[in-house]
Amino acid sequence: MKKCLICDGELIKFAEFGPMPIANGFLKEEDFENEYFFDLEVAYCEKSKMVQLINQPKPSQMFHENYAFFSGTSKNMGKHFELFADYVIDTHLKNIASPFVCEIGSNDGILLKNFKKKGIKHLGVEPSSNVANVAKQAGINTIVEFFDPECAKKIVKEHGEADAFLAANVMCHIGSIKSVVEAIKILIKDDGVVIFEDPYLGEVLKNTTYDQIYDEHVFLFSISSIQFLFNQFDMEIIDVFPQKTHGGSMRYVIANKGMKKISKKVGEFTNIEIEEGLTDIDKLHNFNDNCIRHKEDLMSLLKKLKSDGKTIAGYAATSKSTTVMNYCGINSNHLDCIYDTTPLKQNKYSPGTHVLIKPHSEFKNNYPDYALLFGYNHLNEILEKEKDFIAKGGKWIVYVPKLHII
Ligand code: DWN
Ligand code: SAH
Repeated sequence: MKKCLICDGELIKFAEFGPMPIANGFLKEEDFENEYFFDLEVAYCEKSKMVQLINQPKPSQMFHENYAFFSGTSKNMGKHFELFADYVIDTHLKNIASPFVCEIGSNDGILLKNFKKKGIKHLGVEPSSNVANVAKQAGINTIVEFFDPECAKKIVKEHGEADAFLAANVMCHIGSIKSVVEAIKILIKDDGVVIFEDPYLGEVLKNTTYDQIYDEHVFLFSISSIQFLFNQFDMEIIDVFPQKTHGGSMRYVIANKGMKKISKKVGEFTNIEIEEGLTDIDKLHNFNDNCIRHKEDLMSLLKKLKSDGKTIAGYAATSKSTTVMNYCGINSNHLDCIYDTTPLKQNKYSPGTHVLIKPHSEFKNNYPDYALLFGYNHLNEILEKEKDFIAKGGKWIVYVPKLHII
């Protein structure tokens, strides 16, 4: 049995989702035969409190020159990252003469563009060259690399130490996270800050959003597990901010021990985690039972609709949909196609389940009776954009936080 990625402790397996392909591995018909699968199994370490995958594909299998997720596909996320930048600038950079911020997993520059706009020195570290190129073309300083201690040394040599290290939906992707924290120690000034956000374990358990579990998401963080990780490197959480994004996330603000005042929210939210059983294996076994029930409910609805002769299409070929479709067994017997706005995914097939992805522009000419909303985290944005679908009698199937129809 593999050991905990944080502390080498024993892992307790609490959920299995079966064979899974690469979540963003949208593919052509000729590639079906050689499609890669791994066992998606999730475990907990009682010592580090970290929820983690037992197996993760290699980083180069997931992040490369054809990475299919472009951050700029959501308008609301653009607004979120504008506010994120304002928070960093107003709270952490305001007394610094010429600050330098470094972001990893900067993707197409959705966050850094707000620093560039204000003339703030910035650097993105992004290993997927296609998305990095979008940022570069917009004049956002970006290097195409995986962030690690060697990369951090190079940045310090060329640009100096950073005042703020930023990451959104990236830290939970990196199995070698201890080397990332080592690299952060090299990169930031002694009084620098580390600010990152990721999907939050508490929300995943509360809403049974097991679709946040896929190859890229090797960890599901809590305040307790992040505190354990950073304490190992003489760092501590100084503030936390719950976020609504991605179905419920947490922003962590971290500094070297003793350098900054600690908000009382850190202790308060940690106590809530303990009271709610987030650090308790029973809660995780219970989550697994909820996942099984979720799958049964969703599948019986889809089968009933099909037997009533209804047409159903998927909406938004998210990474998360790969877990839902492969775990539940949703395929072209249930969905005619999936509509999505990303050109790189269109006219390819969904990983593992091989449902055709069609351009979003074709949705309005072919409204199905029901649309299965894989992008529920963008619910408001999508309902607003697709008012006409409901007006013409279409219905949304939404499975978070509970299965319901709009
Ligand atoms: O953590 C991650 C988050 C930040 O983004 C990554 N590992 C991968 C990715 O996850 P995701 O694919 O589940 O992200 P989203 O933002 O829930 O979904 C993006 C997909 O949804 C894109 O293919 C575009 C599509 N979409 C659409 O077709 N119509 C999105 C919106 C907002 C829309 O209106
Ligand atoms: N921050 C963006 C993108 C999140 S997707 C947002 O929130 O929308 C995760 C991104 O992290 C991908 O663009 C991926 O290429 C990048 N990534 C994965 N491993 C990384 C690593 N070791 N160092 C830096 N970036 C990494």
